[in-house]
Amino acid sequence: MDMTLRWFGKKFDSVTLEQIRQIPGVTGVITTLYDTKPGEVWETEKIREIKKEIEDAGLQLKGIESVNIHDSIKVGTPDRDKYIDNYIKTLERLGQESVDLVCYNFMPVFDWTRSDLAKLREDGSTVLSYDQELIDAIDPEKMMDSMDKKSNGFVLPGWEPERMAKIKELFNLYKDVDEEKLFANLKYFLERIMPTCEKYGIKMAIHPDDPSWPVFGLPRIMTSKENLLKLVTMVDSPCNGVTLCTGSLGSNPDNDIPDIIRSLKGKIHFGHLRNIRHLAPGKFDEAAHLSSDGSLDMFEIMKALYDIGFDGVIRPDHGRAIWGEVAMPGYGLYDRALGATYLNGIWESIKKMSK
Ligand code: DNO
Repeated sequence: MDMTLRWFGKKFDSVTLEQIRQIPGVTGVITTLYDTKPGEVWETEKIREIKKEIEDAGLQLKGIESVNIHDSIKVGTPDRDKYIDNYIKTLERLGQESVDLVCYNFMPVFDWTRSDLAKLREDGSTVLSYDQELIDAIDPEKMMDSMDKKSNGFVLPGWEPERMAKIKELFNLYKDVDEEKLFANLKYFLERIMPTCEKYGIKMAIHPDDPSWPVFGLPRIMTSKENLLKLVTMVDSPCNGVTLCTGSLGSNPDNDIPDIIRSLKGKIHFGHLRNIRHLAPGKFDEAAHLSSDGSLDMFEIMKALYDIGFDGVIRPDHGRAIWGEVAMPGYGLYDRALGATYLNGIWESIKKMSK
């Protein structure tokens, strides 16, 4: 198991590579080219540059999160092949630079969604939280304003202003897309890119939808064990797999995460590990990684990963904002470093107890 941290690049992150390097057990980072837009072909020069920057700091580039998918591909408009060709070109260039892990999502219009980016907890820290009632009261076209309010001035991944400026257009584009169509478009995309992924050994890891139910009437498909299994079987390739995001899947208490992990043996290419607190149906707060701080049993989750022989890349996911740190919501240094250390501790114990 390879412990990493997500890093948003020098221009956008308050956390430095030097700080990340000092977290025990963290050997690499997950990042992306934040200056590119979905649909563009990435330049080899830029891939080399970021890789070198990371290596010069004593770390490794362990994967890309994300190479985002152009809406034409998700919607299945006639120009989708042009954008898939561009995606393939980007994958080739990443493969040529030995990048072998790509995280992506297939969520329409919005990536992850929250009703509050800084909810105050009893311990004085703040966390991201979700309340369906509050979301229902928001006009989706004004969602950006509400996400912006507590973002500490950071551009949130998936909430890029230039994308949100076209929100009306986006909703219109997806008006005839239902779950079935979205699945069919995902299959079409995967079938076209898999030969390239297999040639370069690039593992594609789809991110579950967050939260794991439809938001603003938009279809969401990566939400359950059944649908994740459908994804891995509908395109049969060792490169077609998932990002096991415990917080996203865990937003629905019906999702039994250790069971999902066991059913996806060999198909989990990447792990996002975090805990959440279920408050009521459709209502949850994010939490510290520690099992007793939330509703998920992080030991059982790590144990299931260990039992299926998982040896891929993981990262602690969103943390609380603690100790006065001002950072991108969910992505400060302190609580994620605590999370990485805690998860590494669980892993070490399981390993030793299993001998
Ligand atoms: C949020 C992240 C997501 C994730 C994408 C993957 O914090 O988990 O934005 O990176 O959905 O494409």
